[in-house]
Amino acid sequence: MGEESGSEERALAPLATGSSEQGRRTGSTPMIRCSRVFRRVSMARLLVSALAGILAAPSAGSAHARLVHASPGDGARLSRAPAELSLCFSELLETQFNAVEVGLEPPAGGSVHLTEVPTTVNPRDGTCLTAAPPPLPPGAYLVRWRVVSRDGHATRGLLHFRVD
Ligand SMILES: [Cu+2]
Repeated sequence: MGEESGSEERALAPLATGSSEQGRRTGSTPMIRCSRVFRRVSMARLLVSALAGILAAPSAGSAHARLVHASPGDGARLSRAPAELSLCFSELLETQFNAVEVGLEPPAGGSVHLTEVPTTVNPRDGTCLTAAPPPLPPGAYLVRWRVVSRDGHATRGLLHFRVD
C-alpha cells in the first residue's frame, strides 16, 4: 500500500475550517488540489509552530503523535471498500478525543460531506486507531483525522483513497 501517508506537514495542517473548504474545486484532481492547499497552509503553520516553539517552555518534550502508518494509505486505490480504517501514530494516544471523518468527494466538485466514524484505540499498543466506516461505494474519499496524544497535544491531518 502507498505509505508516505501522514507526513508531518500533513499532520500539521489545520482542520479548523468547515468541511465545505475541502470541496472547493478549480478543475484539478482532488489530490493535486489538496497538495496545493497544503503547501499554502503549511507555510503559515510553520511560522506559527516556530513561534510556538520559541514561546513554549523547553520542558515540553514535544511528543506529538505523528501519523506513521495508515491503511488504506494516502493515495491508495482499492478494488473493494475497506472494512476498517487504521491509523498508527508515533505516540500513545488518549482513548477519548480522537476523531475520524470520512467523506465522498463528489466527482463533479462541490462540498465533501464528512461523516464521523466511531474510533477505537487498540488496547494492546495504544498507538493505533481503528475506525469502521459505513459501506463505501466506489469513489474518491477524503479522510480527516484528529488525535490527542497522552501529553494532551492534538494533531490532525487528511488523507485520500479511492475505491474502484
Ligand atoms: Cu505533544
